[in-house]
Parts: sequence; C-alpha cells; structure tokens
Amino acid sequence: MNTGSGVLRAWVPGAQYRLLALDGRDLHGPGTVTDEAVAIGGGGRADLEVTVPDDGGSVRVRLGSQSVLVGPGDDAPDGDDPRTTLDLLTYGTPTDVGFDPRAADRRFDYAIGRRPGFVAGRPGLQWTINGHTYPDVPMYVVSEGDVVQMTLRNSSGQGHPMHLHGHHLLVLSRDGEPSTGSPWWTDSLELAAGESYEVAFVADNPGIWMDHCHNLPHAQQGLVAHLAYEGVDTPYLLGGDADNAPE
Ligand SMILES: [Cu+2]
Repeated sequence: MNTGSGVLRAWVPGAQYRLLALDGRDLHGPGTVTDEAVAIGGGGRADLEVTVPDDGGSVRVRLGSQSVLVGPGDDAPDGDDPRTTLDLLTYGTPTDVGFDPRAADRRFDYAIGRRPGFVAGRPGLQWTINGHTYPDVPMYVVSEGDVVQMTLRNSSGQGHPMHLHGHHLLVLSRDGEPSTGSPWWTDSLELAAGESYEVAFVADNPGIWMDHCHNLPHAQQGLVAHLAYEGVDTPYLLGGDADNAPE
C-alpha cells in the first residue's frame, strides 16, 4: 500500500508476474507481465503473483527504492525500474460488469483546477472542484440504485490520486481512449496532470461519502467533495462555526 504523496512503482526484476487485483478487486484474465512496472497512486493497492523458482531461491519485488523477497532464499536478482508502465486500460480480458455503464441515471463532472482564493481563511493558490473552493463545493447527489457516470478532469498542473469512499469506480476511458481489457475497478484513481477519465459506478451504498484527493495535504487544502444519497442526512456541518473538516 502506498500512503505517500507520489506514485509508487512496483516491478519484479528478472522475472515475470501477474497483477491479480487492484484496490481489492480481481482483474479478469490477467496476463503475464515482463519488464513493466505497476504504478500505484496514493492509497492504492495492488496484488502481484510471482512464481518462486524450484531451486530454493527467491524473487525480489521492488517497491520504488525498497524491495521485498518472496521465497526461502536470502537473495534474488535486482534490477532498475523498467520505466515502462503496465497499462490497465488494455490489461486482461473483458467480462460482464453486471450493469450498463452507458445507461447512466446521473452524469457528473469533477474538474480539478487551481486558482488564487481562501480556504479556512487562509489565502493561497487553492485547488478547485468545478471552479469552487472547499467547503463551498456542491455535493454530488444520487438516489440508491442509480447508475452514475462521472468525468474527472485534471487541469490543476499536479497529479491527484482521487479516492471515493464506499464505492469502486469502473474506468470507462482515459483521455477518450476506451478501456478494452479487464474491467478496471478502482477506488484510488491517479489522475496525472492534464488527464481526464470517464468512470461509472452503481450507487448501492447509501451514506454521505467523501470523494477526495488521497494526497492528504491536498485534501487538507480543500480537494474534497462529497457524494450524498437522497434521504440520508447528518447532524454534522462542514466548516463555519462548527469548524468541522473531514481531513
Ligand atoms: Cu491531490
């Protein structure tokens, strides 16, 4: 798990691996990966399968500058980051996802930008969501059972691992290029600067959920929105006299 602010890269020097799951959701038909790294955004999780050699040796899984040995041996081949990245848009094979993401009941935009402004009384170059600064960000409102499509865009100049609580997002496309591999379910979607993603999910978990940047300093600076279900309320207020901040 990567709790830092950057993107963690994982690779297996000198051996093949398969990426079995991402953010706790299995990938369908994951193929063998050679000389490519998995890129994991802040808070993201990846399950790698490696095969330990028959000779009692080990396999090294590199996690950035650190590494983990898998197997009984106390050494294993090492190697630098292959510098190519496994593309989850094409990895694995398609399968049914149980709903039609194109038949959306709600469509939302989550456009991340940056402009001068005030958050919690402090001036600065603030993150914006659809042009608003936190906490003056309208909630995304759904009804239970809705199929929701959301377009995430990032023109803020920095990368953001976007994390929706309580749900997994199905990636439909990146920069207009459709997903053609395994269904790519994620709850921590890294948006590089300039990228846009189309995602979909089923609103099947009533509550009021944060949908925020998992780089927590960014969340503290206001890169936070909420997904609210109709009919669900809370006594807790954001900001104001209550001075309530979710991060
Ligand atoms: Cu961020």
